Amino acid sequence: MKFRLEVTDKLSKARAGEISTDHGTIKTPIFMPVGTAGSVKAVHQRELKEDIEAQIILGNTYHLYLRPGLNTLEQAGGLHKFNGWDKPILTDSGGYQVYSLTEVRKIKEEGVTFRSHIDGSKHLFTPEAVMDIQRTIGADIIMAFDECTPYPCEYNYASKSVDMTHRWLKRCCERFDSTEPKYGYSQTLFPIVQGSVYKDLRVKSAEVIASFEREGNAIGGLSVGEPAEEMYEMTDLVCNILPKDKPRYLMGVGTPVNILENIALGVDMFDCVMPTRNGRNGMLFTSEGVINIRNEKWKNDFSPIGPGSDLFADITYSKAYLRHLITSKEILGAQIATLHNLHFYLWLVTQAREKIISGEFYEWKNKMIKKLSQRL
Ligand code: PRF
Repeated sequence: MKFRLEVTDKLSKARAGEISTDHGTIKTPIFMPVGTAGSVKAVHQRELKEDIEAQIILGNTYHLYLRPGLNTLEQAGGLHKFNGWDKPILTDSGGYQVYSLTEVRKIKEEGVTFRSHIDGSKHLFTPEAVMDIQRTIGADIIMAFDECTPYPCEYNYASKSVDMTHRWLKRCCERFDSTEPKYGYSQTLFPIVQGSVYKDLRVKSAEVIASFEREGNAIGGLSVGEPAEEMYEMTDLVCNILPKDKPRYLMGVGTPVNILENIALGVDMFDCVMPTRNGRNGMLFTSEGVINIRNEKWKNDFSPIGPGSDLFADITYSKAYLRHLITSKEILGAQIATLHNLHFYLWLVTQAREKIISGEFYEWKNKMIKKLSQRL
């Protein structure tokens, strides 16, 4: 993997760059649609590629390991072959899903034992196991095994946790560096900064993470319930320490406003379930604000979902029709809303990139932010 920093904004810390992988290049800043179980829910690969113009998608170690399992993934020749997506894939390590999805779990120095949310079977994730699993899934970018602390979190717990995440990182790197990719293309490992909302812990973590000198770095443990201002403060602090010549990935963030604010602080990569999950429930993101399509207000509004958009679904279907589909729980409703939202998220980061390059980012961002959080 290579990262080329093209432009740094003069009025903010926003950057435009390009990541190249063996499955193609990614222009940053970028939003990565979430495909937890190897599928971006309700979207065909052709739509992802041609309509949404996604450049990289996410998969989850935790889900893919439980189902379809490593045997099937290895026999398929890796996730790209299995799901038909031939552009870059990033997998999260499970160092978040085991905490958010499983109830019975034990976190020890060795790793985390948990019970599957599918059949209750018992499993152990260690840093080494998670590297091996991600080698087998075959993502281009794989994530270190970390502990994402909840919010709020006592200082002492956060401090012990971040130290363990650093020790786990060392084990991840040793395992990753002593094993080979399985399918002929290269993979790279991103470490994750933790430290909850404590400045000293964040600074220490960013310094430790930077010292590993991996090809890219991630920021975890944010957008877990803390006020947005606190998240921005932590991102800012961490981005000032992480190396400039490597991509920075803010995990699980966020709303369109969160994304623009964090781009301004120097973040290059984002993922979030919001456009897909909230879309399936009828929440639509637009450049004028947020629409709840279930609202009575749209019942007889026959104007297109996205006037002026170049997305087939945006100009073909009306708000009233989408409202009908979503309230009747028709599958097509979830498909249209997901397409719309992902198309909007990709449009937003592409615009941000163009504005960074043309030197208009700061002004544009402040104007956009006023509109984006309105409720229509
Ligand atoms: N760690 C990992 N994945 C994550 C997070 C984290 O802290 C977050 C936090 N927003 C989302 N996804 N491994």
